[in-house]
Amino acid sequence: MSLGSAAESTTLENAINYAWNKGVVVVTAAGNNGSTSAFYPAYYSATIAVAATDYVDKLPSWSNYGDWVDVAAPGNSIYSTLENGGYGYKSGTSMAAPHVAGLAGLVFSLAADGNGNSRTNDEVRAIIEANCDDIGISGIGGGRVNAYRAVAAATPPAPEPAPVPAPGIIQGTVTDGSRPIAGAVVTDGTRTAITDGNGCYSIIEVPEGTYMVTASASGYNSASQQVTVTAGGTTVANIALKMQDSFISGSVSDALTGSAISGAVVSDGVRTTTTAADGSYTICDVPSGTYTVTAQAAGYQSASQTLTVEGEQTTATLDFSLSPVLKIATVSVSSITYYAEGGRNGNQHLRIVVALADNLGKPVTGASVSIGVDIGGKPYASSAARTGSDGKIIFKLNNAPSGTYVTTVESVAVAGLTWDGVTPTNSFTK
Ligand SMILES: [Ca+2]
Repeated sequence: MSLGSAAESTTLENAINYAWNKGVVVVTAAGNNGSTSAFYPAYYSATIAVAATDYVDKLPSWSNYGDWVDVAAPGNSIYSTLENGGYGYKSGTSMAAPHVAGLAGLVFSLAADGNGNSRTNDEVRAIIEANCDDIGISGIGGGRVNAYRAVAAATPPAPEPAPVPAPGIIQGTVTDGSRPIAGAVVTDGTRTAITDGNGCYSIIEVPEGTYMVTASASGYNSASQQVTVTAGGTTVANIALKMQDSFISGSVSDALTGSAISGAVVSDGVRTTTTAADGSYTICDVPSGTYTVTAQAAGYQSASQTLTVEGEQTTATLDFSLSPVLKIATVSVSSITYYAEGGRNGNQHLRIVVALADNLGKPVTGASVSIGVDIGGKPYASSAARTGSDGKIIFKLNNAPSGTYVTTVESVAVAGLTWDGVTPTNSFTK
């Protein structure tokens, strides 16, 4: 407030007390009479009465002072806004009081209600008045205000940092069940240690808590163990790793062409895999034992082989060549044979056996076959018959004369099959 007079005003005093009791810091100019006489409303105890200082921290001659003055603040040649616009320099306790009002705003932003009366203006005022600089002048209360000190005094102390619990240690050994594993990696999920030549490890600086400790080593299946670490304590976690099982690998190829078969399914009866584009396959994690390994692929006959896997981490090789499943399409004369029987010497009659087979080697039954028989290159006989259930026909030439016989197959006819037209080389001398 920048107003006042030597005359008391009960109305003004009531208003100031009302504001104070509602939580307002009321700042008033002490007056410019160069006097210690009471000046109102600054004189009222519910306001901070502000005297002026100059640029060398002295009391200007015109500033009021006295035991009713609470603080001083710069009030001589203060650059400020002017009435009717613009800026200029002004002097007076009316220029000093706003420095204190502004400081009250700063302190309000930080101060807490220390005494629990639900307002902070009492704390703000006390902080401002208790953090003035003593500039050796009497009659200006606590001295010239010091904004830095007041704000610092109002700032709540930084909370004590939470105590850091003493770290613990996880240590132990990694073995294969009996022998140590060196170079195993052990981790608690954050920190990592490597086992030494004795399989020992130690993870240090582990905060209190529960951890899943995992050990892994080349050639072994990883294993984990849950541990609880106490502050400053040592927790033991001995971990045994199981060696990885063996592999069965090989390739699957076409038995006729030798080319790779991709997508073939290979199974050891428990585990199943399929071949890659180059026909290769690998079945992993195969425990020791004897397996019947089967390979199958569309368009091929399945094949099985028996294999014994021994030890651990070995690789057993097993290659398959699959025969294509062929359609029965052609019929061939598979053989022409001769024998003689009957008569005194058992050679009276000649028998010619013609056998037929399909392209899968199976006998062809019910086929009509006609043949011509030459003796010494001259036609001697011709005949026709159907093959029996064994795919054969026995042509009978009774009382056959001596000579060299050659049989030519002239036709083969059976439903669904085509004869390849070939007569096997044959001859018989009687
Ligand atoms: Ca309070």
